[in-house]
Amino acid sequence: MGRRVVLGLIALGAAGVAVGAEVERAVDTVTAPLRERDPTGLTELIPGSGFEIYSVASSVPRRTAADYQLKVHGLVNRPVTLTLAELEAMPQTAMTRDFQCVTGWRVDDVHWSGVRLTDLLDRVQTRSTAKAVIFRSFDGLYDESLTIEQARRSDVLVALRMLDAPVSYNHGGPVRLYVAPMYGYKSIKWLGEIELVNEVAPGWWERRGYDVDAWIGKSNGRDDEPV
Ligand SMILES: Nc1nc2c(c(=O)[nH]1)N[C@H]1C(S)=C(S)[C@@H](COP(=O)(O)O)O[C@H]1N2
Ligand SMILES: [Mo]
Repeated sequence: MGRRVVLGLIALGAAGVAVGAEVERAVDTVTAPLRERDPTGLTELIPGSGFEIYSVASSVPRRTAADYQLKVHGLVNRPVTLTLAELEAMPQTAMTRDFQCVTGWRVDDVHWSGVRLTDLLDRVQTRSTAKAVIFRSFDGLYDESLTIEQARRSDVLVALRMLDAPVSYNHGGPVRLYVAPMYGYKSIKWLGEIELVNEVAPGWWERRGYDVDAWIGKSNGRDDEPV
């Protein structure tokens, strides 16, 4: 049995399917561009979820309801830093939509809910000069962006729940993005910061070759219908 599988089993034993932040990771450096990464080794050990667990960072801090914060700033009139409770107090939108990774795997009919990104953008009052939105993960590495038009779609969520539970640590909890009409790499996990800027900037995978415009519907014709 490989070392990372052993570590994974220890984590499973200690905390169910949660990956302990205290567990030493087998992959410590980002050396494999154009290969999506599972440094936890846990994907193969979680039966039946259908999801692969990816992280380009070898370890990610745990944030709880007590210490989670989402900073929303940049070209806005009312920058804000929100707690999890403040996000939970905003109107919640639920949707059942598939999750499609660009590498080929797909999970059908996933239940999602959270705050529509467009509602959050209304709350901070984006300025007319704001043409794009940059998202940063508190893993310290991953980032993504959308144009303001994409970000204003009704099927883009700041997700607090997925799979009928609070977003788990492995899936990017307590808060991740869910961009229903685009490939999974847009759905940044461990969301820590949203910045309104004047142009789109290529994200982590996009600097390594992925399309900045990640529409799934262009290739399968059925995933670009807003809910
Ligand atoms: N912070 C962060 N977010 C991320 C990634 C990542 O490595 N780090 N991988 C992306 C990719 S390529 C996919 S397919 C999905 C996988 O989501 P999951 O790990 O919940 O299955 O997360 C996306 N968001
Ligand atoms: Mo992906």
